[in-house]
Amino acid sequence: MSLVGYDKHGSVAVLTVNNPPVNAMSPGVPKGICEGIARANGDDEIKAIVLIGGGRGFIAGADIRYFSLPWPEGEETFKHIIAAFEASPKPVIAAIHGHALGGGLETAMACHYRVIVPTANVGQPEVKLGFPPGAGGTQRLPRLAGLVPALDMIVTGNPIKAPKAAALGIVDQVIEGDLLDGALAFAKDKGTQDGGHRRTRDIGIVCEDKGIFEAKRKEIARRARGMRAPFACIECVEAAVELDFDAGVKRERDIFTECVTSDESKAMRHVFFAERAANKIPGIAKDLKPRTIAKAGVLGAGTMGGGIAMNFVNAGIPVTIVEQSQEALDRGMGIIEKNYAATVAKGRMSQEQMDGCMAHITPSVEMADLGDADMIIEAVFETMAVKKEVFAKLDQVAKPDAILTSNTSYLNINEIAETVPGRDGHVLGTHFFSPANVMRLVEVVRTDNVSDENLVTTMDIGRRMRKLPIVTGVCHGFIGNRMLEGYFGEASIMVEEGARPLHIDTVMFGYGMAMGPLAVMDLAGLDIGWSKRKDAGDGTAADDRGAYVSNRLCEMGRFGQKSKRGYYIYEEGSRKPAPDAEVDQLAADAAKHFGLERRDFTDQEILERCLYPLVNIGADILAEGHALRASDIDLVYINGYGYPGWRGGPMHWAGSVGLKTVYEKVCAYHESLGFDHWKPSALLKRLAEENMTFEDYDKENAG
Ligand code: 3H9
Repeated sequence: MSLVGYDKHGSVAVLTVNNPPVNAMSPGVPKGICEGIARANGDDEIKAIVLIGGGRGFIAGADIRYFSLPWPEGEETFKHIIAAFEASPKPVIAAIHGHALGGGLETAMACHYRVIVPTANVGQPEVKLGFPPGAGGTQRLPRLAGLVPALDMIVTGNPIKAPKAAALGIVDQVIEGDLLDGALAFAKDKGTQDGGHRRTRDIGIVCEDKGIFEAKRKEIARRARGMRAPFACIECVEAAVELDFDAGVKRERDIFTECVTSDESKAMRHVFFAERAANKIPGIAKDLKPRTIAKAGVLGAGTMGGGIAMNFVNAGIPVTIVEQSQEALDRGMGIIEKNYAATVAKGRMSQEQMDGCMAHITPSVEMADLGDADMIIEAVFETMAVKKEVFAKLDQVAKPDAILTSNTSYLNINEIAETVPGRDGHVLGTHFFSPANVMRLVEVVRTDNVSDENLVTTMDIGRRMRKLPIVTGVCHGFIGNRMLEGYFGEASIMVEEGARPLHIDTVMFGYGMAMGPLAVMDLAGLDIGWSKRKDAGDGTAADDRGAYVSNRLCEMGRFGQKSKRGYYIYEEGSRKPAPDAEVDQLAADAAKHFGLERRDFTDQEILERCLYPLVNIGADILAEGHALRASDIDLVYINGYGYPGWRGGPMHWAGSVGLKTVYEKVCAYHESLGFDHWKPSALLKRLAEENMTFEDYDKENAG
């Protein structure tokens, strides 16, 4: 069956793209469009042509899979479609619903006219895949929308809604009723007009201030640190001003070609498909419907509980939040209010919306008030004893079929589920990241007995909260924190061996991490690990390797940013870490204590020793089945731990280094250092020996 339908509606030919699910420009689609244009132009009865999408939207752009696959020899491409439109004596009208994204918008802009339904989106999201638009988007959008809005759309990649697209001149008419009817009427009208039809390429560009390009580079410098694509987008739009249309298109094409083959783009395309794959849980039927969650409950109104309650309300689910004392409850509600007020102040929410959200949060000091909740998340103090006590109490008050989740970051949720034996099919984990109302990641911890329906419902709730839920198995620290132990551990160990904290953090920041590991430890609070170490021992924290300096810092009351001193010193009102000679002395003491020879570190060794444990532990987690796929691990790190998305996550990145190289280094470090996190993973060994990547492994497992 042709991917592009051809129908005659009186004097108008309608070309319908039928390439579900999103009408990407896969092989066959450009060919079908070109054939349709030729056929319509060869038919004297036809006066105008409408291009429309079947199904959910117009066209979602190029078929992203084909940036890693050979395009079939001789198949038509965007170039051919655009040439066919521009050469067509009969007007071509794009009729847009759903989405016109990337090459979809480029196709529409190469038509003579565009009509749209009010709910549709248009955008050039290519930058999110690591390259600029490559089918003339950077040359046509500024001609239609004006330079500044076009630059903004192309550099951010964010789509805009139809009314804004109409106001900017990207589309010619908003159709309120049936799109096809409206498009046919529009086309009939244009078909009767004499003379040629306007081509976007012939519109002039007005540039009042060439400084906008430099200003844009400065504006994005921080956000786009380490990336090429956003700057490539600016270069392309700049070419639209500097060059004539054809030369601009060629310049765009050259830059696009350079970017599309880059590691950055490969990584970002990996992330795109990883996010789609994360929704799928092998063994669970695709059509298993989530349960209805009409009311929710949150236990604990601390920072996490408050953030989680906000997430429920933001998803349109009223929530009751319960605390032990009125004072703690008031404090928690105050923080929620302050958070919403900050969003209002930034113009991202209206006062009415804020009032509506606050009205949907019911504060209470009575656990019994959770009795009508369909889902309850506990976010109380992180010890097994407290969690078990809380679950036993929930058992008394919760509806029999309520989903009960624990927001633990480490604990064994199977053990928690055992405290409510009749309900264990309803118990699982939801590990949110702080601040819970902001951070996108939520690890959904699948307990042994949780039902598929409750798991699917929890994943669905996560998505409705606009989060990225990732399934993880029950193991200490789940995916993210389990791997983090190797990362933090190795950073602290290197300090004892002579690496300066600032050197380690500078290397990791340079790699693209949001912050270096020691600065993160200072931010999170050194006392957290210290108290865990004290709890694990006889009340004193053991001076294991990697813990010595941190233990001494905590004994001195240096808990990190909150006490203005930790691995670094922080001046009043500043978050900028300044190195401290006292820490160097503690590190020297540690070396003496452990009998280590202090030495200088290369940037490369710092990088390997921080990142290879992530890969090694990640491989174990994968082999044990505690992560469904390597790409899930990548998403956890990108969305919960400040790992740069443009590097694709630690498992993808390891593939770009070569798993053989990574494995050999892991073995060498294990030999010289011996720590558990260096114990070579059997899976890593196998993949290295078979010259595979983790993506190959995911494909192998997906069958
Ligand atoms: C481009 O156009 C370059 C140009 O400048 C020209 C250069 C020469 N290709 O997201 P969903 C799949 S670059 C292939 O869950 P939704 C997706 O993997 C492109 N596949 O649906 C998933 O597959 P599966 C610029 C694609 O309703 C299924 O469709 N365009 C593509 O939540 C459903 O996807 C973009 O970046 C694609 N282009 O959201 C737009 N798009 O079911 C990318 C989707 O096997 N797409 N798939 O997992 C999107 O943003 C969203 O998919 C969209 C629908 C908003 C369209």
